[in-house]
Amino acid sequence: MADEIKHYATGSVIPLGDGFTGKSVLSRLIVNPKISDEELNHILLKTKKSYNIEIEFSSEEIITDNQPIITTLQLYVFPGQRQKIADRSTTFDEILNIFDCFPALLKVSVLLLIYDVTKEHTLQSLEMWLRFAIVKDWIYKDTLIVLVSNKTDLEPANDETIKRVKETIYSYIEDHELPVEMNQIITIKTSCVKMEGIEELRSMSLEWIAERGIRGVGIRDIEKLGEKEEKA
Ligand SMILES: Nc1nc2c(ncn2[C@@H]2O[C@H](COP(=O)(O)OP(=O)(O)OP(=O)(O)O)[C@@H](O)[C@H]2O)c(=O)[nH]1
Ligand SMILES: [Mg+2]
Repeated sequence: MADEIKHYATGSVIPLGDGFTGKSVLSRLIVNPKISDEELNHILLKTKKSYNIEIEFSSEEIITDNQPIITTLQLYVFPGQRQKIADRSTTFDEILNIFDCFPALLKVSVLLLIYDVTKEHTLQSLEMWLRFAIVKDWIYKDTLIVLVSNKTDLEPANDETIKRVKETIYSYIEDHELPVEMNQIITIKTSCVKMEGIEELRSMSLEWIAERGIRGVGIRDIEKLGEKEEKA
């Protein structure tokens, strides 16, 4: 009987940022970056303001230390809206309260802090979003923190600002004595319209999770699988 040992790694990716910064669109593109212009336009135009949790999954085989690892990104996307705007609209806090018990939310592998380069206030809010992740205990020794400057097709991202924000994030991490090194905080410029930075964000997240995500081993019995296929 021939067995094949398969190695798996999985990790949760949480995008945080104000409403309209592009969390939902970016997430949909990260799990599916090879799309046609038509599909991209559909996603850009039809993605509506989120009032619920959105879950996206994607797997790919990543070679780490000469070993293939089937790596899965699990994206949990929340609404950016924190204030109630209508009786029937749900907020970030209300949705999160429902899903707070999710094991995937106990430790987050990749935290995306997203702002819109054309809206200064969305950059200012990142402090609040980071504090939120710290209070929730989401950041641990295997968390990669990514500062995402989105919508760079509309305006270029300011490198000085990015550098300053990265240092601020690190000072927060230090103040809270979290076991995260400076090299675990990275920055990336993205444009969903031009599909820039998306593949990079995807491969960065996949490689991180392949190395530092939750590992598992599965055994596949090739002969038995073969027999089943013959019978079918
Ligand atoms: N020009 C431009 N528009 C973008 C980009 N990314 C997203 N958008 C647009 O920005 C709007 C908001 O995107 P969403 O993904 O819905 O934003 P969100 O952060 O999920 O918003 P909430 O669900 O309200 O929290 C949509 O109209 C998108 O098409 C980008 O890189 N460039
Ligand atoms: Mg959304």
